[in-house]
Amino acid sequence: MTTAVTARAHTNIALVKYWGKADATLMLPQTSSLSLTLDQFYTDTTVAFDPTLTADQVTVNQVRLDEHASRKVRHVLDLVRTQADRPTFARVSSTNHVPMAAGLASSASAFAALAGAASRAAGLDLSSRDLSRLARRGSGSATRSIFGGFVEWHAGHDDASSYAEPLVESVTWPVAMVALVLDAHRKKVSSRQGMQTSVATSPYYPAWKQVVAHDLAAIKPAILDQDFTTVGEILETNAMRMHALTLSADPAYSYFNGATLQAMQTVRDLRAAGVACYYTLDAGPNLKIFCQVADLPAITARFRQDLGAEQVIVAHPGPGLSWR
Ligand code: 2P0
Repeated sequence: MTTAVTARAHTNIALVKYWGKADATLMLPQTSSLSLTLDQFYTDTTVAFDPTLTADQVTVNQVRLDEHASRKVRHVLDLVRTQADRPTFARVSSTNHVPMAAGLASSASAFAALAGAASRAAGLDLSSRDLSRLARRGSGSATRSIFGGFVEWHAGHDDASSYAEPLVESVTWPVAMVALVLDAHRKKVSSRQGMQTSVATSPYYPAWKQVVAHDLAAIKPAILDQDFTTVGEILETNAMRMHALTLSADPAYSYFNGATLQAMQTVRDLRAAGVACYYTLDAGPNLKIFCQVADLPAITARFRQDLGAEQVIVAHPGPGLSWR
């Protein structure tokens, strides 16, 4: 069978972060996490299993990946082949509409789209939960990108129990996330390597697990109540406490640069001037600012003046996985 299947998945930004694995083979996290899927950043992936191929062929943004660069993709394809009992190699072509490796989580949308396209191309008809489990094997944050809106990834304790589930899939709450592109270069410490160092060496790791448990319990009712201030305060402190795991690791590392610190100060200045907004950031220097739609003009005007119009991208809550 050589039917090509194309799937689209959107990135997500974690409001309560995942930072550490409990099992690197099964990709089980140390803690649960919660994210918002974004409409502006997404990946389209086409997969076709082709009996004439003698190896998997993986192309990302029109560039053919070598064996090393394609290993995570081939790992997910192997899992699909095992589930479908189909030994055929595949052609994979992926286009990222995301600034890659700058902490805008291109791996989340990429592996969610791959799970959707590869499973259907192999003739599997997986539930959303099983797609989420499959995406997890490619990249942890991809577990959540199967769903739209506010999504929780339950850490679980084995392959079957570690999956994501939507908290609010169709978001009517008028909130937005303003992404500031402060540096679009590839990060120096990968998430995978960074979180491994933090789990192994940060003396604050046990405290982080308590922080996550507390923040998850508090943020879920606040999201359901559309309590903007509570959600904003939790996501900002949670992000800073995650980044404390980088600074407290041995060797220490950091994803912040000078522009990151300046932009954080600008968010605090905006708040002091009465514009409600809160920042978060992932494994890169780029801030994402959580705000209410009504405040977008004030926030974007301020950052476009500081950074230039193209460095300020407005995203809204986005949809889950779809097939084209
Ligand atoms: C998250 N991040 O919850 C956290 C917050 C970045 C900071 O998940 O090793 O690409 O593939 O599971 O998912 C980024 O790490 O790492 C990430 P792997 P992933 O979104």
